[in-house]
Amino acid sequence: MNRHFTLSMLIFFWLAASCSAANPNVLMIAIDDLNDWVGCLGGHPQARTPNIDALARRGTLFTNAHCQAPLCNPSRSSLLTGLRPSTTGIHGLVPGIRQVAATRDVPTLPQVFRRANYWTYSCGKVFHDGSLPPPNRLLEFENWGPAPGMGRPGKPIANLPEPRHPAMDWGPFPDADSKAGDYQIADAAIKALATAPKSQPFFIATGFRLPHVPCYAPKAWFDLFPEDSVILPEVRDNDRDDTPRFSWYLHWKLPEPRLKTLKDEKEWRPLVRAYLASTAFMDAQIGRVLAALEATGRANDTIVVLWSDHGYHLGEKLITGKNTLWERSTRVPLMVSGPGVTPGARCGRPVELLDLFPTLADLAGLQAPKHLEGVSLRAQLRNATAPRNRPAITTHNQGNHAVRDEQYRYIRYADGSEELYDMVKDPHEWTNLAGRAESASIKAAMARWLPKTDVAAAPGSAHRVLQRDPATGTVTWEGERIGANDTVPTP
Ligand SMILES: [Ca+2]
Repeated sequence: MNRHFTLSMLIFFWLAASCSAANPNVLMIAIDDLNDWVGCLGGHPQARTPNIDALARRGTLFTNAHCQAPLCNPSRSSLLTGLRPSTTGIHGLVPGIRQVAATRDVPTLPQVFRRANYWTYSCGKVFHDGSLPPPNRLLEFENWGPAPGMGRPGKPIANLPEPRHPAMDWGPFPDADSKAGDYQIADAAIKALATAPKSQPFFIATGFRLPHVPCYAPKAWFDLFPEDSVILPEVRDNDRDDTPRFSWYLHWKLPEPRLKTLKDEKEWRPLVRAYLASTAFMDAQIGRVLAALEATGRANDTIVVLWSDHGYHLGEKLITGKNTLWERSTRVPLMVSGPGVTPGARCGRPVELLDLFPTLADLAGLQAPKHLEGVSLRAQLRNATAPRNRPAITTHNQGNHAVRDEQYRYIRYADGSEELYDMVKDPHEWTNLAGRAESASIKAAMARWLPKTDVAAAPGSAHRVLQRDPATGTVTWEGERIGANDTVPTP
């Protein structure tokens, strides 16, 4: 190799390295309530998500990624501030981040990019709806697009008994694709990609609403899943016999129906079908956005990150909904692609949505704020087998936590009761090992990771917040005392 050639190659690699490191764009795609029913994650054999699967192949897919809270506002607030719910006390649907002492002044993920001269834009649901009343939201992203909802028909489609929460509905929506909220959210993201200034890098965040209930999608998407061909998740009627009584409190009084209700009303299969159809429709909108990114000519300089705020049960553990500390509720799709990321890789290390803030700052070459509690995944994005020395932790109200490593899930509730599952041998979490003598050392090792800081719900919290008074042990739910003599609703 002659000297001239070597020098040329060195210059080439230096240029290539500096191009990829110099403030890449970021396209962040958020999804609401999408569990692992995604083709590349294998959670349901009929999941139809070709665009998400293609995006996963373009980069590194995390197959063991978990939310920090199984509910919209606390999960998103954690991701966007880089702080755990157990640190901030944001456990419920309110308050928003700027209403809480622990997060009132912390720089958020979009702010870090904005301060680095990025063009920042948000459309759809990225922050939790209503958590940033205008004009406060203009202090986060500089530019805001529309955030349409899903619309509701005059009367519910699903055959559930009244009264019910208005969101508890599903079925084919009679309007055209272009009338659906997620279609319009994709339109907004496409427009933002086309009009983002070329003189600056961009940080564009777009948040899709489906498959969050109500699961409405145009009829053609339901036709992809004929009702009698829909495969129901595997469920055991005695699955809750070995879970602590306290596990019921986590979703006591929530609007999501029990599996028994769905079975009685013959709505289990229609809900599963609607979730699959809604996910497929939402996936098609992601496909439109990714095609628009390609059309900008900036795709090679763009980090694309996709995540869901938490999972969703569709009958597993005898419930539908979120708000649990089990795998179906905590496991989320998470994938990253673009400059500095190995394509076609799958990483099985336990990782957290909390890690996204430091990861994106790291990949973009920006200084991460000191307050962040997650860690950069840059090493795993280069080499999916790179070690990681911490598990993923999910919190649902003070005192209730799940710790997930590569083999086990350990859950401890506010009353001290426990669950332990061997996720390799028992991926459905059917057998609670917590009471077995041989589990003691495993539980002790997992319990070391329980958050040392575990604050009560922040003032102003409402909506389904469970609180435990450490002095008396009294547990309240939405301000109402609950205790040993209550009749906990069961399936
Ligand atoms: Ca959600």
